[in-house]
Amino acid sequence: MGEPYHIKPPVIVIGGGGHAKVLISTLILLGRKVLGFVDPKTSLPPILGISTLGDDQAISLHDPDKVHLVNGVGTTGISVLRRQIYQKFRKTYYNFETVIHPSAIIALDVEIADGVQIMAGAIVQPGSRLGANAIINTGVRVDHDCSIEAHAHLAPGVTLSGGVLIAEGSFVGTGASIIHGISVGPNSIVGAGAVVIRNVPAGVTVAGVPARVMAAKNKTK
Ligand code: JB3
Repeated sequence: MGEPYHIKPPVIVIGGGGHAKVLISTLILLGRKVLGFVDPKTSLPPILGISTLGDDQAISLHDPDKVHLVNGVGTTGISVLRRQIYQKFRKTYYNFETVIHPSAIIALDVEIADGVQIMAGAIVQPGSRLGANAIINTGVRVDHDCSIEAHAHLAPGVTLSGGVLIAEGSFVGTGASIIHGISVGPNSIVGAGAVVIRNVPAGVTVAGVPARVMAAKNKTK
């Protein structure tokens, strides 16, 4: 007898806002069973027909072996909360589902860690690696041999040329472009529409065309 067909477990989405809505829409398109979402705002209305299960306590009613989590708390900037949510539930042995929209184009050798979220229309070229809990948002283009580290977020329409490093926890704003071989240090922010032609140090905010340092120390606490 071969291995039983691997049935993907049902999921619970953490968060009930805009990012959760995009994820729930994608999960429904993927045919996944969404048990509900959890949010401290326990009276939020259903999202695309999916109801709230209450606050995060509701997750503990489900066995970590029988349900996967989806981190529906997004971020525009350095997201401490999104990272804390991921780490908190990983510590209690829950698994985070990797969510990839059916219209995304991902090369066969791309390394994708747990909890990565790749939205509609995104393209990830060969040799690239995506770290845990990273968001590759709508229509993002990641070219060959890029490294997107854990908890990083590429906002809609970002374009990375080949060999770009986006280090842990960094945020690249809507429509920004980063040329070949550039490194963006950890916990840094690239402003929307920026064109990055020089390496970005850790913990700073850059913006403009070409991008220049705007704030020398991003808060990460
Ligand atoms: O830029 C794009 C395309 N999307 C943005 C996304 C990446 O990040 C979006 O525009 C927003 O900027 C943001 O989406 P998000 O995180 O859904 O933002 P918001 O609509 O404010 O919803 C956040 C939800 O998380 C709220 O309902 C909060 O109550 C909830 N929340 C906050 N802390 C939490 C917690 N939910 C749970 N389960 N646990 C928490 O600790």
